[in-house]
Amino acid sequence: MPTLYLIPSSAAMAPHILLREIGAPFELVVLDKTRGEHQSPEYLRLNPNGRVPTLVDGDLVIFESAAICLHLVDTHRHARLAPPAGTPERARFTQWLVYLTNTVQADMMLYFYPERFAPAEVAERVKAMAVDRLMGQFGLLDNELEGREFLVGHHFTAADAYLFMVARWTRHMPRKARDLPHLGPYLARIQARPSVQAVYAAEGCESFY
Ligand SMILES: N[C@@H](CCC(=O)N[C@@H](CS)C(=O)NCC(=O)O)C(=O)O
Repeated sequence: MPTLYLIPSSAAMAPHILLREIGAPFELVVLDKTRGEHQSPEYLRLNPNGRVPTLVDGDLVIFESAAICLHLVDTHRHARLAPPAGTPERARFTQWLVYLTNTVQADMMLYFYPERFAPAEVAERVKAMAVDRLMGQFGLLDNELEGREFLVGHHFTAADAYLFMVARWTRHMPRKARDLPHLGPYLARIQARPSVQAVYAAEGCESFY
């Protein structure tokens, strides 16, 4: 049975949503960030980055949220969490998943960990610049969602789980992804999915709205 290591409300949310969508048995290990459990020697043996998520699936130990999502897509094809390989829709799916992890999620780090990038006295400026950059990115995603129920194709995919996860992180920012005209109703629809409600209950998360 796969085991997902997580900190609530973190980058583990997308793979956690996928595990709930798949519906097969899995285990959760919730790490207490305030107690530094993500830096314990036992956890660092699984993920030397000291970050979440990590998935243990048999002999496989894998980190990076998007990589875990793709592993779940590939090992549970019946769940149709991505368009079929080799199709134009699959290429579009990969484009957005990479954009979400490599561009949007990377800039989220500037907002949540400004002290890792710049001296403390300019932290607020770094955060403000991060919000500007992120809102440009969410604007692009908002345009893409015009007239669409899902980010790619006609079914829920891992790209929707990922977009929901990163968009939710804007909920305490001065400008929020949910205030954009197409993203707002889209995020409400994704949040209403039973899989997301089960994730909220298991992680003890506050609602996006
Ligand atoms: N690119 C990584 C980022 C993981 C990451 O930064 N996770 C955060 C939580 S959202 C974390 O573990 N932070 C703990 C820390 O940096 O000390 C992924 O997507 O898995």
